[in-house]
Amino acid sequence: MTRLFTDQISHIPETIDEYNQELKDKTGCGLVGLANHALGTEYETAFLAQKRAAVVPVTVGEGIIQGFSKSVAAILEYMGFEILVTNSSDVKGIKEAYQKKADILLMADDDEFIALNLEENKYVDNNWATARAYVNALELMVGGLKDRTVVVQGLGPIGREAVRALIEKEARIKVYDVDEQKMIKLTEEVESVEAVKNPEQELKHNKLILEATPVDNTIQEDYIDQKTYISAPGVPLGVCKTAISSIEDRLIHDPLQLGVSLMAAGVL
Ligand code: 2YH
Repeated sequence: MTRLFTDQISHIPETIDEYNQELKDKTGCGLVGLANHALGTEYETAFLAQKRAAVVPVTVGEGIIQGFSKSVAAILEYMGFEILVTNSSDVKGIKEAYQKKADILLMADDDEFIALNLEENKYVDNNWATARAYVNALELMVGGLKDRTVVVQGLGPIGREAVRALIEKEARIKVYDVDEQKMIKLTEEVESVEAVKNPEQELKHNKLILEATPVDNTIQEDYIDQKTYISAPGVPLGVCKTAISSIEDRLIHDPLQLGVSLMAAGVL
């Protein structure tokens, strides 16, 4: 997850219902349903309403992103959680979350974004959750991934987690990263993964794409046809702007929503 900008997330609180509806149209599941599918749980909004989730603003490093805590809280509230954004930041904020009897806590600095369960010795990392959420969203969109070929583009922390999640789904996996060393390392670690030399050819030929790069314009208009499905946790979106209208109905992409919902459900 690259550092987010306020203008990439400020719309989240006002558009969360619309977002959830679009997710349902594409995958058959809203945020809670998708988290349940990914985790094998059966959480309902009424159960989540008994759980208090605290979001603690963090000032270290590059500091607060205006709208970040509010957007994370809006996602949790939409799922059903009782929410609070702590008045204090950092360590004092963590203390406040305990004092206010939060069950779970979410906080992010420039490198890490975690959900903690304050009662149990348990945490969920955003990379793990985001990768699982996007692989499961792709699975639901296409009706199963077993023996299907998925091209994972971008082998940063989310791309690598996505490979693990795709192995669990028994998909066939091809990977591409501009850094050849990352591909070599991964294929040495995981024998069944195939490194791709010509991404353009592979992306045109293979119809299921997990786009996890932190750059735009990795997927051009002529890579896409009616059978293409793209699950894209990478921010900014890699699909070039002129191609979006032709893939919109078969594209999963957001800056926070899927990852945060799976973090919160996963840490319970
Ligand atoms: O966007 C980020 C990081 N890139 C997360 C990295 C996770 N692998 N962090 C958000 C920082 C939020 C800020 N500290 C705040 O407003 O609390």
